[in-house]
Amino acid sequence: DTTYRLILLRHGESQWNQKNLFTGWVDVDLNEKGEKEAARGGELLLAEGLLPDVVHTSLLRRAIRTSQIALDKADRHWIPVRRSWRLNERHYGALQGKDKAQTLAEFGEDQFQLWRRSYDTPPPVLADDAEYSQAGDARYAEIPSELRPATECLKDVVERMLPYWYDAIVPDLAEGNTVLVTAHGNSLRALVKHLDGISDADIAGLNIPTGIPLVYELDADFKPVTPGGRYLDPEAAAAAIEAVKNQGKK
Ligand code: DG2
Repeated sequence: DTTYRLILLRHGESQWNQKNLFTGWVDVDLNEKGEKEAARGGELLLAEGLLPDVVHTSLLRRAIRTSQIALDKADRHWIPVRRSWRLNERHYGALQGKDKAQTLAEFGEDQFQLWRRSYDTPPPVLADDAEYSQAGDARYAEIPSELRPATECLKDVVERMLPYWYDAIVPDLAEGNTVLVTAHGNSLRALVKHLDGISDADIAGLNIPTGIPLVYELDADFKPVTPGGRYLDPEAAAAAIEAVKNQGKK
């Protein structure tokens, strides 16, 4: 039986999604298509009567703006907001700012897949003085230096995301709120892996489309009533999932 309701939303298409660049913690904005996707995401929520009572986002502009655009469309622009670096996209290390197609061509399919979708192989670290490093960024000053990433694999993301799930999101759900989490391809893959109990191997095949709300009804143990949840626009989601999978192969 459904006890709690959780809505996951990957941000709309970003400028670097469009350019096919590894983004990670680089704070790029939505493009026009992404803004439209966010608006449609909000319209889908409104049409289904899925009205969030509270929203959690990463500290990155593409997720923050997506939540604002979507909530505005759903007339829920006024709800409480919480943000955490723990919902940030996976730090993509030295790949941040690199072209996905070029990286695939340069390093080959196996290495590319290992970096992009293996559970426990992180890309090389990004130097603090590199162009796309977030080393001096004030918004991350609160993170103890031993926790501040310079690269991450999905396993690292699961480990830094789960404390936020238990300490911030679960308590909001437990109060009976419909909770919206607006985040990223890989930080949401980490959360879905946890919710659905997906194995380290199988999570490689799971991709999350931009801008389409994914609704989880949860039971009293915060486990999905229906594994995998439900996309509000399943056809669009299926097509977009294929596109994410094939990024790099232009
Ligand atoms: C993408 C995901 O993150 O890339 O960092 O490039 O969700 O913030 O656009 P997002 C990035 P892939 O792991 O799918 O290549």
